[in-house]
Parts: sequence; structure tokens; C-alpha cells
Amino acid sequence: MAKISPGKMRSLLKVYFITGSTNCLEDPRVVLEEAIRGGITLFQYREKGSNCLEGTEKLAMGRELQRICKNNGIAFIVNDDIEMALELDADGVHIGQEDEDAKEVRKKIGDKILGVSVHCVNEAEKAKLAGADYFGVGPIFPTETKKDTRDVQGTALIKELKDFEIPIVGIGGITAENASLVMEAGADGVSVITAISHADDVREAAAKLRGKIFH
Ligand code: TZP
Ligand code: IFP
Ligand code: MG
Repeated sequence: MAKISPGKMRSLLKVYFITGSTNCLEDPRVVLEEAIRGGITLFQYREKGSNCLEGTEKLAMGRELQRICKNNGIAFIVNDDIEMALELDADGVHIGQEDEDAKEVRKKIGDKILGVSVHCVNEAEKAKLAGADYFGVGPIFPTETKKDTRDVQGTALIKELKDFEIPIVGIGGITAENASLVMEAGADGVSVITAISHADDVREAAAKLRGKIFH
């Protein structure tokens, strides 16, 4: 597989759903199936937090979520865990600034999709040189999901990073109500955990968010 084109990457980022067992109110497999029915365009498996799955349980869950993605033509990205991404032959990985160096990760994963969290222009420069396929920018709005985030950034950095010509997804506290602000700032898409995983009707929540992005 050749490296993904920026145009294709931008189209995948539009409604980027992230979840893991600790984020879901019911079985993550059911949540993912429903979110796909609602129209998500990309999925990231992020297994974090107290009582999260580890080891073989995490691997088994990853494998099942990947199968659901495959059956529905949705690319499957793994958060942080490069070894698991390689073991599963995932479509890509997402790493933060606290994870392994992006250049080293790029070497390990070849042409797979590489997403990097960036919080300033300097980090964006480094990530671009390392061969990042997209930038994750956030937290845009206050979020309860990740406790160790940087300060809330609003949409200013999204505007600044447009010059890099790397696809951008906003993350952090994004809902159907504020998603338009993120897109208007120049993001290619929005990434959410709570807005979909905690919804009473997961499918409807994904569809509502999608409706704000595709109009
Ligand atoms: N990185 C920055 S904010 C965040 C992550 C993983 C959490 C996003 O979750 P939510 O529930 O969509 O605010
Ligand atoms: N951004 C993203 C993404 N994923 C993460 N896990 C994260 C920040 C901490 F939305 F993919 F860009
Ligand atoms: Mg990380």
C-alpha cells in the first residue's frame, strides 16, 4: 500500500470517532457498529483509563473492532500502541508528544497512516518532517475525557497550521453544536469520543454530527 494522499486523508478525517472500553456505556463492538451506521468516516481504538483492557484482552478487542471496520470499509487506527498496530496490521497509528518519536514510528510502520497530536507550530514542524499524514489539534474545547491534556486552545491553532498543508482534525469537547466552529476555522474534520460514545442513541448522534460536517 502506498502512503495515503492528503486528499484521501482529508476525506477520512471528516467524522473521526475514537473509543475504547472505558469510554462506552455498552459493548464497544455494538457502539462501533452503531456509529458506523450513523456515518462515521474513520475509527481509532484508544484503550485508556482506569480498568482499561490490557494485554491479550486489549489485543482481542482490537481485533474484533478492526473486523467490524473492515466489514464496513472503515479504516482502523490504533492509539499509541505501535506493536499492536503492527500485530493487527492496522491501517494506521495515532501518537502524542509523550509517545515514541514520530520519526521512529514512521520507520516502524512504513506507509501506514501516521497521526500526531500537535499543540504549537514547533511541534507541527517536527511532525511534518517525520512524515505525519495528519495533525490532531486540541483540546479545542474543555473535555472531561482526557485528564492530562494541554490547556484548551480554541480554534486559533487550526488557523495557524493551515500553511503546513497537512490535513487537520480538531479534538476535545466537540459536539454537533460546536462542530461548525471547528470546520470554519479550517479543520478537515472533527474527532469525538463522548459526543458519540455516551449518546443514548449512538447511531443518531453520529448521524447528527455527520450532518453538521456534510452539508
Ligand atoms: N486528546 C485531546 S482531547 C481528547 C484527546 C484524546 C479527548 C477527546 O474526548 P471528547 O470526549 O470528545 O472531548
Ligand atoms: N488527537 C487524536 C486525533 N487522537 C488522539 N488520541 C489524541 C489527539 C490524543 F483525533 F486522532 F487526531
Ligand atoms: Mg498518546
